[in-house]
Amino acid sequence: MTAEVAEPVPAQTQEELFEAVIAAEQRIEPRDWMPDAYRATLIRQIAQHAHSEIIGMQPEGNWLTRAPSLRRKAILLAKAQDEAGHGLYLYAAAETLGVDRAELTEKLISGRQKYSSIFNYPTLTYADVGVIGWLVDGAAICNQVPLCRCSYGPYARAMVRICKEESFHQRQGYELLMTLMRGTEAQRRMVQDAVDRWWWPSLMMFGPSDGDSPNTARSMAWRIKRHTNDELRRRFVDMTVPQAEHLGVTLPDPELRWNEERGGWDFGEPDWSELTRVIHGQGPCNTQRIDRRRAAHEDGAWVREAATAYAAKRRAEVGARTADEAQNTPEQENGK
Ligand code: FAQ
Repeated sequence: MTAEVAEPVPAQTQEELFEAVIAAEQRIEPRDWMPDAYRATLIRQIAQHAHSEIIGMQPEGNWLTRAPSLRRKAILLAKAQDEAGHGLYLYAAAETLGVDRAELTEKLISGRQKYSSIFNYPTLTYADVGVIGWLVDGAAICNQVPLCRCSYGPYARAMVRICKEESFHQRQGYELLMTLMRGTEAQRRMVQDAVDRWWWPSLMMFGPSDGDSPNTARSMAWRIKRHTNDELRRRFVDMTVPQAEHLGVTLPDPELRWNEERGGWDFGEPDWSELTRVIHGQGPCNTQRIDRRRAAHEDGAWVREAATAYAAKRRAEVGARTADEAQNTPEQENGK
């Protein structure tokens, strides 16, 4: 029997196969064919997500040396370390799509790639650390749990692990706020002030409203996103209002009211012009965040150089050993 030569799969069939995998709720893996636009969308979203985790350490880092107790300092350090880890999983997931982490970092520090708007706001008091855990991690969880079912395997798997850790982060924030709320009148005012400043920016984390979201329809059809920005924002408000009541804080939205018919909370419209400004570099801390990231990248150049030199040395050693072994093998065999 003559061996059959495999025919190259025509592009049409590859696309059909890709669509069939998506429709069957299976995963696309790095080795699989995928449309260029699917790859580009994933690189954009995963890179933005990774950058957010890395830049997201800065607002909290502001309080590391001023945490009010050793316990709070240890908790905050652990949280920031988790975030660095999340950034690294996500850069690794992006690399499976054929981009290089160094290239993504370069795009971040030159302003060609985005990171979440939320990290461009300042952390003025220690209550902000609690509110970031409660609201920012809470919003991140709402947005990211559905991403565990994203159609791209490496991203979905990274999200499973990240979500587990985010849920700890949210609880530590809520616990910190509960402690402050049981404290003095000044501490309660500090919490309310932090909630007033972070509430609307947290709602903006979900992105523009559906009518102004150019990417949602395509990303949902590809099952990268599972819900629209507005759906997730509503889910977050429904989850958060009872937590605010339990905490004893007021959410700064006069239009917030229970909608009996819908079985959810109605709420006011975020200031979309503020989101646009912050996304385009004009938030309160954009310049500071990128300058800090750029300086850290430059300060770390010697670590990258040392790691590269070490890897080259190891490769040379392994190469020399392999050559030696290849030379010695026949003699050893003869000696047996
Ligand atoms: N900030 O068409 P859409 C965290 C951009 S991680 C900045 O709706 P899409 C952990 C968007 O990229 C937080 N840019 O876009 C933590 C698009 O850009 P283009 C990050 C935004 O992708 C906690 C354009 O606007 N999480 O918090 C924002 O379908 C505590 C049009 O928007 C993720 O990245 C924004 N808020 O939906 C760490 C989750 N919103 O096309 C430390 C993954 C939109 O001009 C402490 N990402 N843009 O390049 C996603 O789920 C989606 O990408 C969305 C945006 C929902 C963010």
